[in-house]
Amino acid sequence: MMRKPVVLITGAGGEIGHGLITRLAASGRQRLVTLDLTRLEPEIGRLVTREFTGSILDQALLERILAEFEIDLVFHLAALLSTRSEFTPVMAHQVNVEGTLTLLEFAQKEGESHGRPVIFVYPSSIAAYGLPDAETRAAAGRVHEDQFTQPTTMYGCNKLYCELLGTYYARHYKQLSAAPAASRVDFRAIRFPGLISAATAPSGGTSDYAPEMIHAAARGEPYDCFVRPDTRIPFMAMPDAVEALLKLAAAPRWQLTRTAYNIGAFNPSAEDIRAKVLQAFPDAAIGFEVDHKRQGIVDSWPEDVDDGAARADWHFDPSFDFARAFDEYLMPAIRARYASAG
Ligand code: AKB
Repeated sequence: MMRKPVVLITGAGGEIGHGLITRLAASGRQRLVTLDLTRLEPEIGRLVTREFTGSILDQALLERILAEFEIDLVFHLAALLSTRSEFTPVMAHQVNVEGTLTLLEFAQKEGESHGRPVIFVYPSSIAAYGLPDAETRAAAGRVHEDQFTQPTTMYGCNKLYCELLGTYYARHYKQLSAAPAASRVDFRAIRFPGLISAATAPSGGTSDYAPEMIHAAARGEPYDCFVRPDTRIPFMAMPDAVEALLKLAAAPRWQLTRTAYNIGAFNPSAEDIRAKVLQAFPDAAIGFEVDHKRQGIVDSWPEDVDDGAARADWHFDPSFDFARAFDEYLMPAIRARYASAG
């Protein structure tokens, strides 16, 4: 029986998955198969061709997917984020690294079976960087991809190592073995900044203070930001993150000069975000109560990133700056979301 060509999205129930499935379904050009530990929300589940529930570590489950579908493109989103990974580092390694290795091997076998490379798009992170101290961080400014790649969190180590794993599968797979095999994985990665979605609330990340602050204000709930007011890291509105994934996936291989790309859009301080939220919700009760462990994670990340390579190689060009992200995306959509929730 002919297998159906599809796009595979792992971790589909997460924040990026929610935006990516909605955007891909709207274009209607590709059939979507998803894999996550739990069922998708019904309004997202109805947009996909097939929804598998289970672990990316389940070989038998992956074999079932391989038997029924022909996969040309993988968006491997399944991961434990930075704060949660510090509480459960071994599980983080199992999910973030062993899960990615399992998927890369799956993509290699899929590419061998249908004779074409499988494009494997991987969401890395600014967590792949490790700035040693505040002075170095301030002096570094917009960090380039090849600078300060000494992460100090399990999540950051996972993300950086998986970039290297992907490069191995794309360029060096079994080249030094007794029986060299042709690589069938076309691996591409984006080092995402903090992402802010109007459609979903975050979980387990250390950049979550921005979306948490906004969603709490919209729900009329008090919120204590867990980083200092002067804390500054790069952020991006979720629609721009999704467009970047699609642009990188569609870019001709010959245009790409790197495996992992920085992208950025705006880098407000936590106080800048609070002030913007108060403009929209003047009665919002937003305080600061520093969580020094989480502050330490954010302080190891760059204040900003140099995304010149993404702009040059595959025409990355975000639509939302800080003001527009709030005024034209976040506030209208979040108001609507909580107004309809009643
Ligand atoms: C996190 O906070 O862990 C993620 C990230 C910046 O990769 N949102």
